[in-house]
Amino acid sequence: MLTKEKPTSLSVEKLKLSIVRHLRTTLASNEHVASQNTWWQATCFALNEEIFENAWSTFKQTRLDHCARTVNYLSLEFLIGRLTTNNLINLGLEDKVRQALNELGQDINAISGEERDPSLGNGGLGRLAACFMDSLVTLEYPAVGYGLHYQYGLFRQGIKNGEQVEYPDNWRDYGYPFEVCRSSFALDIPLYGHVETYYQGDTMRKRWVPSQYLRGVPWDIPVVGFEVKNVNTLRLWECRAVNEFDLNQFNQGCFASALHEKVKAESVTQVLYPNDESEMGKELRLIQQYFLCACSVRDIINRHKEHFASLDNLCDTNVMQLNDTHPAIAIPELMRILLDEEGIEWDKAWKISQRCFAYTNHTLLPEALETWPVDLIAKVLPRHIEIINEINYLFLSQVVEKQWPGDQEKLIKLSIFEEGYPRQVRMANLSVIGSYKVNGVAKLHTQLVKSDLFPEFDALFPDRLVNVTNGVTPRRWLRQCNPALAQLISANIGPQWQKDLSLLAGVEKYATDKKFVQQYADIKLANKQKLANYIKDNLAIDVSTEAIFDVQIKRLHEYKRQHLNLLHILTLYRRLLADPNYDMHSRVFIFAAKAAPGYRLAKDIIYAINKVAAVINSDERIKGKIKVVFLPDYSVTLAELIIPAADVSEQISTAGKEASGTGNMKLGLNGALTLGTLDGANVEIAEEVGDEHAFIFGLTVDQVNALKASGYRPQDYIAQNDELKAVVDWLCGDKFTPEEPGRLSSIAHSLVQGGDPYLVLADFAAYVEAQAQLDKAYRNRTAWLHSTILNTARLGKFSSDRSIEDYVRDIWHLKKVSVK
Ligand code: GL4
Repeated sequence: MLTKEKPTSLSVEKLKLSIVRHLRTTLASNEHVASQNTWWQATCFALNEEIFENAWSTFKQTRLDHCARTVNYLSLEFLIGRLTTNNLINLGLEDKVRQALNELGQDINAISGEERDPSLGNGGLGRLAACFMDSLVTLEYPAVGYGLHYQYGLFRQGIKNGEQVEYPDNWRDYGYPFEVCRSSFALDIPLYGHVETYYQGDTMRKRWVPSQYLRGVPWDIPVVGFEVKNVNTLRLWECRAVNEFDLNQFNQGCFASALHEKVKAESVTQVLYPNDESEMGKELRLIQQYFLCACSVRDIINRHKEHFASLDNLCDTNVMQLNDTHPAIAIPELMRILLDEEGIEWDKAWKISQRCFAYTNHTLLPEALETWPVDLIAKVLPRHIEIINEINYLFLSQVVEKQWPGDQEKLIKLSIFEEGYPRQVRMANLSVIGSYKVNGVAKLHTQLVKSDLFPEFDALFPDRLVNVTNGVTPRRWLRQCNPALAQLISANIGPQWQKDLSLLAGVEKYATDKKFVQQYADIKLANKQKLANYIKDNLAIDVSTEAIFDVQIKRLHEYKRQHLNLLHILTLYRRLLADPNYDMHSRVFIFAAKAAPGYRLAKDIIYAINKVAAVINSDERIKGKIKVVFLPDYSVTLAELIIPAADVSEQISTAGKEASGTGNMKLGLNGALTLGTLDGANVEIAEEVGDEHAFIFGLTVDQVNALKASGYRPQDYIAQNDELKAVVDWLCGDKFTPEEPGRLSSIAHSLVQGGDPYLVLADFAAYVEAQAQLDKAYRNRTAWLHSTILNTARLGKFSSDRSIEDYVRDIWHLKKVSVK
């Protein structure tokens, strides 16, 4: 038994009755004719009976506990993944529901497979938000996640002739059983218009006269705690038109223009922008950001005002965590409400506001640091641009000028405004100035935030910048995705690790226990077989579980260097062609990655992987020693299949570029050995697990900087390395694209003429050497298994429960609210 049963009134008998009742009365079907999808919905509705009750109890209990401080996690992305199994596990009802469905002639796995993966995020940043929601509720902290109810999530990826093609992801098509529309909390949100000055007695005041409104309709998704009664809420705002449509126009036959306002309003939450680590600068995106912030801030204030007459103590009841700068416009929005609606004077309003916000920085990449044209903000949010101006004026004149009198350079650098054509608002500066805490997401990243990104802010506000290393929820990323391993661990050290991952240390002593090691190995093998079957079924590629499963799964981005991996594959292929007896253990290179639709080179890399795969996989001369597999449509669900099957975790970003990474943690926990650079959380992973149980290679941050400063010349690396030269040449020829010679040359071009901005060539030799070490290490089966088990045992630090406790202690200062 893995999960303690919660006190629940749901017996197997009651569950059966409830499921059948929902089939009949909610879904207009019955147990004789229902489709699998209908069975799935009925099962969800049966669970909701328990879940919604507990959500109410949690909400009420939080109010009773003197409005315990609540963290409001503001994020444009929540990559929650499927919820059916997650909810079953967290409710402790997995076994009962399995049995109930079984007795009704249904299979629980098939049923939960009916759920579409809600992919309301791009990658790590959105998935982190989902892990944090799981940890917050499990640790019994009051929390609300605020996001957008996108009609279309991240595009579905298909591969056609090797190229990525994008399809819309209508994830809720005919409705989603775990969400409920809370129309009574709908809000109207102003936009555009102008600002008026008026007098109240002697005081001059301002008010925004908007020219348009949008309606925000909240959809609530319950977030179920593990082994606790608490259920928190993820509140996603859907945008609708305030006025339905113009019936007169419609009756006159002008169908399109009658619907114009409706279509325009609904477009605001129509689609998730498919870019990770890059800024879009589009008006619709700014409106999305403001719409989320305006709805959420208003909702938070409404909740507060049910118990308090004024907003003076808003920061006692609430903290708003900005998930990167995307929701930073919440700062001037709260200021506007305090100033213009509440009539609070500036200094006091600023104090209140500043104590309410904290900001997480998730990247140092310059192209991801958001800026908005001043003119655009002035048009869409005329009052906000005035407030931003005032914040900036007071900050520069009272803070910067005091610290560095007469230092023009500092003023230019720290100003919220970037001068130029057009003038821009720097959202990161606004976020740092408007928050009481700012955090980076891994030790190394936070150091770099302090030393490279915000050194002056760190000098001005020495306690503001702190580190909270990311984590992942062990419920989804071990218990749910790898049930056999979870079972084995629980059988040996008890099940408490699921709530306190540091207890995994107890596994360490089994790393030399023959029986345990064998069981651990059997589980890995079974997971590999499952993945191999999926590969066979979906791509018709045969892979052997004897081979090393070498996995790189993450967004496609130059800094993550999937092309470095590819160059190594080509190197091995060349060696095998030159010497059919070349000594290497067979290897399956597994990739999964989506590229932003407008990111040309990223798409070319996907194409290259697929073209190389086609040639290598069908080349009988190499006797199956290398297989290359690109699994389309990477998603949370696919990650849950790949991660438990991985032997090697590729974390090969250019040092200093990956803020943290979280896939590295998931793979390590599930027993894959990290092959990585000293970047992001890899540093801490290596620290925990020990260098001898990972393969660390490549330039460090300091070496990267030194090399760049001394004038990096990628050609030199090619000139010195014949193998490197040969594989780069391959990309320029017709070896892999006979029908279109030179089609892969954009990659070679970026590495040579393009200056190789991510130092792929500089790290190539070290990478190939590390791979050779790894190959050798894998062949010592005992030692490899030992390292693998130690990875599981020593990565307890990377639970998102630990991250959340760090946030609570250093930033949020929440108290637990236990639901009885
Ligand atoms: C990211 C970082 O790239 C990634 O390293 C980190 O793990 C994640 C969560 O903190 O945030 N930043 C952006 S932007 N997207 C990410 O995935």
